[in-house]
Amino acid sequence: MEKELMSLHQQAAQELSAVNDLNELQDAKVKYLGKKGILTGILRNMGNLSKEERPRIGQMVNDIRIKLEDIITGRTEELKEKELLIKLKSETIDVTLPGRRTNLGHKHPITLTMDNIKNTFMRMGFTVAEGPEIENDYYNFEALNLPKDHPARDMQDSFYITPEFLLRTHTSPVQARTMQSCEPNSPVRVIVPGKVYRRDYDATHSPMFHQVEGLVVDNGIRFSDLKGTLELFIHEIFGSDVNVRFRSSFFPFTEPSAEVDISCVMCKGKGCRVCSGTGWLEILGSGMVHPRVLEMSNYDPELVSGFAFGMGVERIAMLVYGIDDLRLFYDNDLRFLRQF
Ligand code: 2NL
Repeated sequence: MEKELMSLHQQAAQELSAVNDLNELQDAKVKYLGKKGILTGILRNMGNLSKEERPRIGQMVNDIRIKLEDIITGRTEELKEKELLIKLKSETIDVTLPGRRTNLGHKHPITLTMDNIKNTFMRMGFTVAEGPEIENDYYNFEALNLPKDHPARDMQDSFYITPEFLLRTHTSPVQARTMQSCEPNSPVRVIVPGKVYRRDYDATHSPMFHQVEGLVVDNGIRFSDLKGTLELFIHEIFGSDVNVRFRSSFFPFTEPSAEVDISCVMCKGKGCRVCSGTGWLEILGSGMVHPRVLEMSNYDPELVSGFAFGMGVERIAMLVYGIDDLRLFYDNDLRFLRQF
């Protein structure tokens, strides 16, 4: 019996030292010291022993239990420490790692160019107006003195929704709407940015593109006001060293009309592929508002006069950034867009 107890003690001590975590320790504790444990079982069967044996064996079992409990207490401390360390290690944050950047986008080059154009005119006292992209025949053509046989009115040249409604081919209808919403003959100084639509598609034309148009109407507005305003604008956008040239032209809604050229931004006017050897680049159309256009918006051409202009934003952006194919603006290739 004593030998059995000694080897049981040894076996239990060994098992308790071998456990790897608190769960295993608990299992081993129950196995030997639990209510149905081996050692408890021996104590319970003491009745089978002789009177002389009983105190000695009882004493021995108790000694073993105390020693096992000591081991358990020691191991509990040790394993708790170990598990805490594992937990701490798994929760460690390396504060020296670089942060994860949020992938922020930015404005599209066309929006950037449009903002630049808008801000330049706003600093000169212009307000900004917007209007519908689906227009009726009256505002898109009639109010702008575009005769019934004008080629822009052709089904082949514009996107018609019905014979009456179409996608606007310029932003001018918004200026006509602006004048009509004002007290007749009251001053107007407005620019109109927005999308316009024409049936055209190649390296320099897209069926949808952006325009900024401007309109100034007041007492005594002269061609020199047009020249000064547009010269100032061009020098703000392209730099003060570009030369500006006004070339006589024709638009149905202005008379006289002028196309505005700048000295080529690529070759500084020497002549290159971009300016087709001329040294000049056409960048906007302009003119004094046609008396018929003023009349149709209830303004009296005997009392007031005005000038107007229009430019394609894609064309300006291509020249500012040196881009030779307008379709790059619409491909949404991030390698292209990230450069702005
Ligand atoms: C161009 C030329 C131009 C206008 C637009 C305009 C508007 C009103 C009255 C008179 Cl309400 N004119 N707009 C005038 C001259 C030229 O645009 O080449 N655009 C891309």
